[in-house]
Amino acid sequence: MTLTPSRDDKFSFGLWTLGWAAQDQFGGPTRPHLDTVEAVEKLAEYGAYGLTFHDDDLFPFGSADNVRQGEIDRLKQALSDTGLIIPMVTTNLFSHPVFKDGGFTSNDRGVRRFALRKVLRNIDLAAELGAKTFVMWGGREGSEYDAAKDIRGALERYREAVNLLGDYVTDKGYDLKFAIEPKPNEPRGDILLPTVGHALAFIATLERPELVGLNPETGHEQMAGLNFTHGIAQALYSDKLFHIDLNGQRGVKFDQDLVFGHGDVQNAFSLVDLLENGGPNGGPSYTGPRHFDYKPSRTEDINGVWDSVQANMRMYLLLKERAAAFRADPEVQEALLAARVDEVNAPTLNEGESYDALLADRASYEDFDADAYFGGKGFGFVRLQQLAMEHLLGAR
Ligand code: GLT
Ligand code: MN
Ligand code: MN
Repeated sequence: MTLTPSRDDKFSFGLWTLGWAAQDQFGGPTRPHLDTVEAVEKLAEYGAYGLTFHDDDLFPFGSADNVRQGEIDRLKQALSDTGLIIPMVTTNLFSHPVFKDGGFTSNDRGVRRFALRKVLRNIDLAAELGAKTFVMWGGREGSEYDAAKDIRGALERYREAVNLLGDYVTDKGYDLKFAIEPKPNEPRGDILLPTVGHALAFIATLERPELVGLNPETGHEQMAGLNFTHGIAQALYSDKLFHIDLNGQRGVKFDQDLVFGHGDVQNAFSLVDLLENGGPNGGPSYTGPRHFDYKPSRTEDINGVWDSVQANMRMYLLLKERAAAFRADPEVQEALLAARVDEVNAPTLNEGESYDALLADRASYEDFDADAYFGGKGFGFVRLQQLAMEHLLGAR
């Protein structure tokens, strides 16, 4: 297996990731502005296949039409020169002060209407550039104070907005689907649709649920203390993994946006194993972009930025190689069998069995000796996990 990224790996990066000038809450930028064309050229050179962006990453908020068009034209030229594509586009509804109480769910109706117009305009651009996914991260949709936000009203406004956008892409005939990105907090004290589970429940209430899926981010679930691999598995189970944001996070704290695998590496390993080997017959369970949404640390200069770009892709490929070795190891296959990992896929009832038949089955209850059932035997999960870790560490 090669560790050199190629277009077939479908690696993509946000313009706001490598382009981050590294300003944070406590200090100004440590790096100069990165030009879009340079970003495209370097990404292509390093083997990525896609660039993603917010409207405001490409042209400043409030740009005159000719400035906006000039930046779009420069991007198009760079794409045609390099072969890079735009798999996903998203809208910035969080930076400008007007969005201080959110976009779709601001208490202020005028802001909500402005937010919808900003998104509609950006959807046209996404369709023009051939993007297939439109991400919606509602970082400002939320509150700090319970008294200040009617959550049911805000969810209803969120729903109204997404329903309208679904009507728009349908009427326009755009081949574009939406992916909601959950996050528990930051920048708001509490953000609406904080986890994969909340977002799945919300999607089920929409008028066109088939148009809307998820863009879960590694660190965002982990900020809530949740297992990202579990969240992705449930998104896949619900047919809602439309896109994915890969990065690194170490525990329940502020959003670190580290390089993929530089946080919880064992969870990154199980994630890549799921994405690459968790599909039918052991193939990929997800075929969309492997999108990195990270921030090159503030300590880094431009060389460090390119090191971190390459590090994300290399970590993914290393984990993919390690996961393949794990799956191919006969001892692992034997340990999986011993741990009966596959048995959970067998239906609990026999085919056609009703609750009457279950109630009549004495072996399942009356004669079931719970105390003696396992005869003191364990499942062997620790041995299996140790084998996984040895493969992860390259010890096998
Ligand atoms: C922002 C956020 C990311 C989202 C981006 C999409 S913007 O940087 O932290 O997680 O994916 O809006
Ligand atoms: Mn993040
Ligand atoms: Mn993200």
